[in-house]
Amino acid sequence: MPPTFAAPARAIVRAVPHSYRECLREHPVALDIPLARRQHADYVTALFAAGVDVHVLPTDEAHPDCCFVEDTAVILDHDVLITIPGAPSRRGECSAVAAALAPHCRVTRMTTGNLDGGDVLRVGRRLYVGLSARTDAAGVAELTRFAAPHDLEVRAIPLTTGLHLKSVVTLADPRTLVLQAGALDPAGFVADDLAVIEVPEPVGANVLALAGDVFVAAAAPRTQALLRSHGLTVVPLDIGEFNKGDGAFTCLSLRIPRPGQWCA
Ligand code: CIR
Repeated sequence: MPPTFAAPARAIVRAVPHSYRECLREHPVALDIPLARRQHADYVTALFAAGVDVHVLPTDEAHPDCCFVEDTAVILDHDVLITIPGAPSRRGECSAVAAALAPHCRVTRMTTGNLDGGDVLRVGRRLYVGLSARTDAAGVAELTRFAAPHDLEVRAIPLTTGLHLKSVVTLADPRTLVLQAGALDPAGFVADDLAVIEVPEPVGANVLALAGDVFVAAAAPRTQALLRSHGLTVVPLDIGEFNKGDGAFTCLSLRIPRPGQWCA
């Protein structure tokens, strides 16, 4: 049996606005808002079922991407860094998230650079950070300062594929990464003593591991089979309308760990 994460104590999610049909996305495919809302509700239900106390923030029609809350903050233990997202149209999402986190976390705001939470992957005492179209060197420097008191090492990874680092690599358990084949060289992770499962489906690479379950995109059956063959408990969920908006599982929530723990 692989080691598993404890479920986070709580998660912040944000309801899907009608304006989601105008969200940022690489391919201008049509979005089905009622279906996106049903998929979001299923995601929230799955978090509840894993024992997470979910707080649903009201939506914000002025911000079509507001359901992708992960990009607005980085939570380390009970400190939170409110980011300056790389996309100017998303910067106004942050204040409501900061207010929602304030009762649970000590809030610090970034002052320079750009950073999207989707570029920050915590693995134990290390933060891997994607240098992407959304996260720059000044943003990584801000994160490094924020992480220092937590005794966390920050390691930047230049991205050539995918919107965010966690678009192409996420954690299936505390020592096992799920990586989109060809998106990054796995050697660096292997040298850090991590197992890497390379998966063939791009939408399969963003998984969310909670309390022994791993949420995997329903649209990624080969990834599901691979993860099962590694002894992982796979929960398929349909998040197709969020994949169309270049998002996936981790982007849809901000997760607050239990005291003394870290979570995916
Ligand atoms: C954007 O382009 O910002 C959104 N449409 C998708 C953000 C996805 N977030 C994430 O991967 N952490």
